[in-house]
Amino acid sequence: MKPTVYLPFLGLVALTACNNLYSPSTTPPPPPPNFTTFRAEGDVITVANNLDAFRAALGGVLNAPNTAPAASGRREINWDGVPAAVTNVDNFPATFFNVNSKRGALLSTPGTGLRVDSTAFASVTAGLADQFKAFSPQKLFMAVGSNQVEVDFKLAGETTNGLTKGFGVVFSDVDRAGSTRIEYLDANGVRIASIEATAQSGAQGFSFLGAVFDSPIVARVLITSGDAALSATSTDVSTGGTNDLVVMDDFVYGEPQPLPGQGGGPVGQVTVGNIFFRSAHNGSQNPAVDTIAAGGSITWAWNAAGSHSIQSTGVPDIFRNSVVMAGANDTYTVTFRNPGTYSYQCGVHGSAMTGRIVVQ
Ligand SMILES: [Cu+2]
Repeated sequence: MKPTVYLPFLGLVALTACNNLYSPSTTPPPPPPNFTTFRAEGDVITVANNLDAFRAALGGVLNAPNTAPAASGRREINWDGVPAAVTNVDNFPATFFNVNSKRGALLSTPGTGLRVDSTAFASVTAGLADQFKAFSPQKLFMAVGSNQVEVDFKLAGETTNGLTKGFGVVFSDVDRAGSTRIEYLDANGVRIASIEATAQSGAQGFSFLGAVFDSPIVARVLITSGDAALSATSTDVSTGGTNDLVVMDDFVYGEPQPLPGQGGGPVGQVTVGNIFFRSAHNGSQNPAVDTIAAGGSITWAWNAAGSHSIQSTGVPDIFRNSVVMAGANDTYTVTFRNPGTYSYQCGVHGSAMTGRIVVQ
C-alpha cells in the first residue's frame, strides 16, 4: 500500500488567499508538522510489507537492545523475549524496556497494569482463545483495566527525555474502523497527529498503523487499542459482544534523540548542573557519555551555582580530579592522551551525578 502524505495546512493557506480572513499584521500559527501515515490490514505478508516500508522511512538500522543511544536507526519491541516471571501477569514492569532491556520506551496506562501474554489472552478468559493472533509469535501485549497505553521516549537506557521520528504498532483484530488509534504528542504535550487503524480483513486479522515525521519531534504516543479493556467476561464484537477488542504485537520506532538544547553542542563539552552531568554534544545525562579522539579534551562547564567536582572513579581508567567548585561559570578541562574508558562522578553527589568518557 502506498503511504498517504498529509499536508494539513494547505487548506488554510488557500482559504486565507481567497477570503483575506486575516489582516497582514497577524502572525499565523506555525503549520502542523508534515507526516506520512503507514496503514495496512490483512495477513502477515501484507502487513509485513507495509511495516518494511515504515522501517525504511525511519531510516538506518535496527539498534540492538542495551546498546548506547545512537544518532540514527530504530528500536523494536516484539514482547517475545520477556522473561516468564513477568509474562501472563498483570504487573509487567512499565520501565522494562528502558531498564531491564534498554530500548528507550517507558510504558504507562490509566488502567491498573500492563500484561504481556503468551496465550493470546486465553489466560484472561477462555473465550478469547481464538480471538487474537500473534504477528511475531507468540507473545502479545495489552493494558489491564484500560484500552489505553502511553509510551514516553527516553535516550536508550538513560533518564534523559528523547524524541522519536516515528512510531508504529501491529494490532491484532481491529474489527471496527475508528476503534483503534495512535496519537502523537510533541515535547510541549501538543498533539501533532492522530491516526486511526482501518478494520482488518481476512482470517489473520492484523493491522499496522504508524506515522513518520520529517524529523524527531514525538515525545510521547497515546495508543487506544480497541473499544474496551479485556476482562474475564470479555466478548468481542465478532462473537456477539458489543465491544471491538484489540491487542498489540510489535512496536517499531525511531531511535530516540536528544531534545533541542540538550544536545548538538561541540564534542567534548559537558554541562555541570544541579544535579547532573549532561553531554552538550549528544544530550546524554547521568551518565553523560562522550566519545573523543586520543589527544582531545573534555571541558566541564557549570551552568548554575552549585557545589560539584569531577572525580575519576578509576573504572577502568583514571584521570586527574578537580577540586569542588561552586560558581555558575566555573570550568574544568582535562586532555586525554591514552585511549580507554574513563568513568567519573561528582565528589559531592556521588552516584547521583555520573559520566563516562570514551577515548578512541
Ligand atoms: Cu554534584
